[in-house]
Amino acid sequence: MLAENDYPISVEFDPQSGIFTPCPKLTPRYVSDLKQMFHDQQAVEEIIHSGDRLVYEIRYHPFKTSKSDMALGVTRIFPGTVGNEYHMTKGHIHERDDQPEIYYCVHGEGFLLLDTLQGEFRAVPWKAGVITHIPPMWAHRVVNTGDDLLVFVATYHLSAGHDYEIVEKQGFAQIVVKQNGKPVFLPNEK
Ligand code: PAN
Ligand code: ZN
Repeated sequence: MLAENDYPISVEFDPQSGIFTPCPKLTPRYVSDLKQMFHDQQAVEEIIHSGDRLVYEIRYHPFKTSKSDMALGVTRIFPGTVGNEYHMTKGHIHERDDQPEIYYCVHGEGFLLLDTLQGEFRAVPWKAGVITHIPPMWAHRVVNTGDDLLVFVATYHLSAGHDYEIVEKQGFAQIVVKQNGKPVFLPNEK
């Protein structure tokens, strides 16, 4: 006998906009939610005082059956910079040390930053069509360096857990800033 949750579920997804339906949960993230993440604190304060700014949105769907738990997350990062630093996700590492994730870029361009927070760092050039496996124990953040929306699909286990605190404190090894209209990597001063 199948339980009610054990039946297949589909959603309809538009890769250009990053919107899928039905979508049980939408989380917007503003500059005020990412305060500690950007290096230019004066730029952060100015944006917040002038009414804040939406940096990205996460659309989320849990799939929980009697024997499994998966999550679908679609993130759309709007183009722009805070000071000279490109819009990006907060970034986190999974709480559980055995939890990987798949990220699939479907629209836009930028970089996927991966950092073990113990000396290993990778910046993967990202554009529509690139799929990256994020192994466990690598913090992950996506940076939108284009003039358009960047959209990516994520699949992971609900039980992975998200640790934002360590990234907030320490940051990733490098930051991505706009110089003469192009992305440039600088060491993180934190
Ligand atoms: C993604 C992220 C999503 C938003 O679904 O949660 O892209 O990024 P932040 O969580 O860093 O704000 C994921 O990696 N889930 O595990
Ligand atoms: Zn994750």
